[in-house]
Amino acid sequence: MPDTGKVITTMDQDTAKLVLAGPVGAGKTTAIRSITDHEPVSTEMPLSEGATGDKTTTTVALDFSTVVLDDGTPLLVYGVPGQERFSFMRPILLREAFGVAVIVNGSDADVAEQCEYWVREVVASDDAMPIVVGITHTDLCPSFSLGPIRDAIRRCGVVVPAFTFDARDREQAMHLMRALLVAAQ
Ligand SMILES: Nc1nc2c(ncn2[C@@H]2O[C@H](COP(=O)(O)OP(=O)(O)OP(=O)(O)O)[C@@H](O)[C@H]2O)c(=O)[nH]1
Ligand SMILES: [Mg+2]
Repeated sequence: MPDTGKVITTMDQDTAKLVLAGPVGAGKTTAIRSITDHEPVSTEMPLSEGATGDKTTTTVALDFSTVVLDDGTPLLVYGVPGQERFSFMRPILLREAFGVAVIVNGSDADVAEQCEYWVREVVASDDAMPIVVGITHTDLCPSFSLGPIRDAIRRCGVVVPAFTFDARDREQAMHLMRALLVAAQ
């Protein structure tokens, strides 16, 4: 459902382009589906190694959708494939982004390393790029702590806000987008 019922019909040069990046299964496609005004453009293919839980597909090129915030701000939102073999899509999708949300899976044992890797990827594309980190799946990991994530971000030499959210929840995913817009201002 849309924030305001409005759908973007024109896209001018000034429309903010936000990008969701991060590893396989973090929840990029899910978050875009949660916030979207209409059916997103999606390039999902079956996971070659089989389903993991309710995740049966993976993004092979991009996700794309539009969102209009309550205050009328139109957004273009893109998702990057997490798989390394599609890494050639990253510079294409990161080009001229207004900001990047790095999404990681808080129930992965190596979530801090994943976070560091993806923040470094984004910083390497543009060292002034506004970034927020969103950590999903913490409902599956009661012992999750933000400390190692904050340390990982610090190792990248940037100041980036990090918070937990559930990509399946529209309000929480919208909160992530709003936080990214604030970081980008
Ligand atoms: N339990 C739980 N599941 C979540 C949460 N956020 C997302 N998911 C689930 O995790 C999976 C995420 O899958 P995708 O959205 O396809 O992941 P992706 O980041 O787009 O992955 P790739 O396109 O393969 O790079 C889905 O099955 C979601 O339902 C969360 O906070 N908690
Ligand atoms: Mg995806």
